[in-house]
Amino acid sequence: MKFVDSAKISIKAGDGGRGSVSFRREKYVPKGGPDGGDGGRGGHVYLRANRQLATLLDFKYRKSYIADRGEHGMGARKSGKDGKDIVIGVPCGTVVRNAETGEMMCDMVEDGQEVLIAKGGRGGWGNQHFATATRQAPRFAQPGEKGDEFELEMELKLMADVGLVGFPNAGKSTLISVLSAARPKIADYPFTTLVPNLGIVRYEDYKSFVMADIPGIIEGAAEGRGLGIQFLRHIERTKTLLVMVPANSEDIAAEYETLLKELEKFDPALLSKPRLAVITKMDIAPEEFAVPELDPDVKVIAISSVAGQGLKALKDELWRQISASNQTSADDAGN
Ligand SMILES: Nc1nc2c(ncn2[C@@H]2O[C@H](COP(=O)(O)OP(=O)(O)OP(=O)(O)O)[C@@H](O)[C@H]2O)c(=O)[nH]1
Ligand SMILES: [Mg+2]
Repeated sequence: MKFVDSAKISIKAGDGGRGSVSFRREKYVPKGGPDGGDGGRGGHVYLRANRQLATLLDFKYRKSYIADRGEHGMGARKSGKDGKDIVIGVPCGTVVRNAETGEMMCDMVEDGQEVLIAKGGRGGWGNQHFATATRQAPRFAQPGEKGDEFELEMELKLMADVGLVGFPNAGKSTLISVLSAARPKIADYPFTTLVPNLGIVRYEDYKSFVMADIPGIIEGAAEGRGLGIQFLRHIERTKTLLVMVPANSEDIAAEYETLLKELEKFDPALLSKPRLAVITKMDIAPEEFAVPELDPDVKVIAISSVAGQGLKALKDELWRQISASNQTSADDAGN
């Protein structure tokens, strides 16, 4: 499943500071020589790949990045300070193009990779540099150079972090629709979802993750019943799975076991992924419903997408698992 996230932002590196026109003033020295300092360099703009970032969602909220200009030069040969550089974090896998020309500028692959994307302008020279034997009092200095300025287009092929697994009608599409901007079809009949949907879930500031909603699976799916389970390959590389059973199911434990069995038949490795058991539709749970223990060492979270119950707890737990998995993959890579 290819799902592409994209964003367009404008970037401006700082302009260089102006060189200073100044002459030395000292007691008993009537005509001091030129001592105008140089302007500082404008701030550069860098991109840095960060594996903690999963999506380009933050760029929907902030679209303009401007680095400070360099300070102007001063008298007494004092140079202006350089403008502060800025570093923009992007997810690993982001391809960056110049929005106007379409030219590819960089491919941010590895965690920590840093690219100088827009150069700050060089500071102008102060008049101290322009004195010659015949021109001892230059009354001019260089202006600073302009910083680079352009629009960037970023593109990221998304990989789902979380896969939703459940019988048809379990409320998978409804969940993704309340947690993200995805608007899949939702209906009170089985097999409403025929193709996978991805949604970007925002979690606190500057954090987000990707959720995949796939068609429901039923007992015997591995043998081709229902829509079959070829869709499970879309969640083979997710970091975690949500195994979802509605609170009004006739036998929650049996339904949960069936789901695990179908997952296992498709690929036993799916069972060694971290997972969460999620009881959905708590707003229509039978009276005196008690959330069951389903699976040793697997948390059970009770939610209602309709009533908004348990969603915060669910996101917290998902984020915890996703960050733990990011950490492990970093350790595996020897970082
Ligand atoms: N009362 C209640 N109904 C819900 C809740 N979540 C989903 N539903 C209803 O359950 C039905 C099925 O929801 P979907 O989100 O389409 O279920 P699904 O798991 O995506 O189903 P498939 O795509 O067929 O696999 C719809 O009528 C939803 O309105 C909930 O939290 N409470
Ligand atoms: Mg659905």
